Amino acid sequence: MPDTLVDAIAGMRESEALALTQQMLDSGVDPLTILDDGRAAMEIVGARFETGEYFIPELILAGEMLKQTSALVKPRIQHVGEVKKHGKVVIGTVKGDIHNIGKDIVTFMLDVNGFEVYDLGVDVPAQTFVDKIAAVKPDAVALSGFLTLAFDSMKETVSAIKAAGLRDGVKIMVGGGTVDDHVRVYTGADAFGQDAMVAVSLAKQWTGEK
Ligand code: B12
Repeated sequence: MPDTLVDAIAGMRESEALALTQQMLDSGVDPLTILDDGRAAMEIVGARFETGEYFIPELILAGEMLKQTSALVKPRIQHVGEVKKHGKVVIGTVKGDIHNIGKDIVTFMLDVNGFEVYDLGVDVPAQTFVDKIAAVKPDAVALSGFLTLAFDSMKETVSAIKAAGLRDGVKIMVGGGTVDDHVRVYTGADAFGQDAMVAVSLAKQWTGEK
């Protein structure tokens, strides 16, 4: 038996991971801690992939496990209580990148915290962001990406928003995987966030009390 959820996910023990998640929820563990554990496990999976211990099937299984554990956790977060509408956010994983687990967690957390979220999905071209921004006039745009190549797509997206004359009307945040302040500067975004709660607090900060 694994000691922790991190061990179970990183060790590819799917049924144990789900059982442990349920056990943690039943014993009152903070749902956000469980989401954090999932992310920590993914870092171990990623490191094992890099060293050749794991291959694509393990990445896929790890992704599936995280989706399933998130699905168990999400209803517990929804019970947080009444939230008022703060504003609109357009979100998507940028062109060339199909990693969506983190983006989906951010989408979910923005949603339960009272934002109207327009999720454009994965591998989203810059023009699709531009079109959506022009159509719904969001307060904020959230660009997600895990691959190193996503940084260029984020930069292109920010430039396209600027070229379309929409940059002054929106705040832009970037996040996912190794995104940090260097990436923020490189892409021309206003801020970066290392987790979903940072995305929520940035969005709240940018929209004020609406
Ligand atoms: C699962 C996984 C996959 C799954 C994805 C399934 C899915 N539906 O998303 C699959 C199998 C499809 C996959 C494919 C590939 N993958 Co992959 N994958 C991973 C893995 C193991 C976990 C990623 C993950 O979901 N993490 C958990 C989530 C919750 O974390 P997160 O995304 O960072 O999100 C959190 C925060 O960052 C933040 N956040 C996220 N978005 C945003 C946005 C904003 C605005 C803000 C503020 C915050 C924010 O909030 C989230 C919650 O707290 C990572 C390894 C790792 N280190 O994690 C490799 C990893 C990302 N993959 C990698 C690679 C190389 C690939 C492939 C190229 C492999 C291949 N040869 O085909 C393909 C690329 C496909 C493509 N074009 O995108 C590399 C990337 C290397 C690089 N630097 O470019 C990694 C790092 C593995 C490694 N160490 O080599 N992968």
